[in-house]
Amino acid sequence: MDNQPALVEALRGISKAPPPIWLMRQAGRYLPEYMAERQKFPDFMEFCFNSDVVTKVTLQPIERFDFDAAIIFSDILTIPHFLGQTVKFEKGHGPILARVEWDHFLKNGKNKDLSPEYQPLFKAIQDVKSALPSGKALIGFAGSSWTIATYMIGGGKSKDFSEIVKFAETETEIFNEILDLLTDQVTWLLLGQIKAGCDVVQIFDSWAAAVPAQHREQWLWQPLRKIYNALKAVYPETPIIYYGKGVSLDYPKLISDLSDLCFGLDQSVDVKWAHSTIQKFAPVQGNLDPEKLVTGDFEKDVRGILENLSAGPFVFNLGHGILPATPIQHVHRLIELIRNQKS
Ligand code: 1CP
Repeated sequence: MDNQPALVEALRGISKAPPPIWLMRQAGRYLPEYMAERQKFPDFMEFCFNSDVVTKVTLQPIERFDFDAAIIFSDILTIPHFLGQTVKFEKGHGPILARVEWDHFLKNGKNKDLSPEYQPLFKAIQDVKSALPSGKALIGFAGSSWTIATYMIGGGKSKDFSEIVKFAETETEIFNEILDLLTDQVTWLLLGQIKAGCDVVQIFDSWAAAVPAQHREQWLWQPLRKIYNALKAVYPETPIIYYGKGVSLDYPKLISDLSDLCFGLDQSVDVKWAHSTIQKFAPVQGNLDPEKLVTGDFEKDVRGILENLSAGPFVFNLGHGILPATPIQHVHRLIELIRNQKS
């Protein structure tokens, strides 16, 4: 096979020194050049579906920091939006999703082909791909079925997920149909992103930990398996990263049947444990605490992460998304630290 970007090689199980690096949510509010573009669009969804602006903001962090990968600029809530549940982003609030009447919504949304709506995103993927310097990878993404469902059922960000869990336990039939619908849409969106040129895809399951243990098999792992199998059937070589915040103790049992899955580690994960229990079998990505990148006090943690994980297949990242208060100089210093490590 021809030369692949370092990120792709690492995610296919080849150890790289120094490890490739990118940061979750690397395009966004901590970058003045992002804010300058964002200000031109009062409506966030309009911003997300303007190919030229998406191409521009996706490339901004690569131009500024020389990361090993770009992640296409979009949002996990585009799926509910296009299924007809209007999503609004108001200043100072998280996303706000309109209430829907589920029977009608589900009937209307089943097997709905959203590819016409996603054309601007696919066009931006092609444009980013041709603009990226060689050796850099392009990452596509979607939310997990569960994480997207929490926003749809809760009407926005949930403070406490007990309402969502109660809905799922009492309105079982509707909840299962929501999960199935999302599993199909996530699969089709990721297939479309790979077809358009993404080298890797990541599934963001930011609220996985809200699922009680007895429901994880059905609410998290069955949808994940369906998505994984559907992607691997068409694109067996494209790495898939699953980022499940707060559920890494469940990863070892996923490794046996999702044999090529790569695992995102949040900042709560002990890196020694991750090395012996997960990384021996699968590539891992993570896991510096994003708060440390804000304060600047990260050297010791970075060394600990590298000492434990950099010998195996590894991608350096944060344990969750970069925070808007992050000073740009700290990002430069982090990259320098990783790239100048003597191994
Ligand atoms: O005004 C703005 O600029 C809006 C802020 C913003 C941005 C920059 C939103 C609204 N979405 C995004 C882009 C985005 N969202 C990206 C691409 C940027 C990149 O990675 O470089 C990605 C990967 C996401 C993913 C996303 N959206 C997640 C999963 C990752 C995570 O941080 O946990 C989630 C939960 C969302 C929902 C969402 N969209 C936007 C916000 C502010 C939120 C989070 C709200 C909440 O905390 O519930």
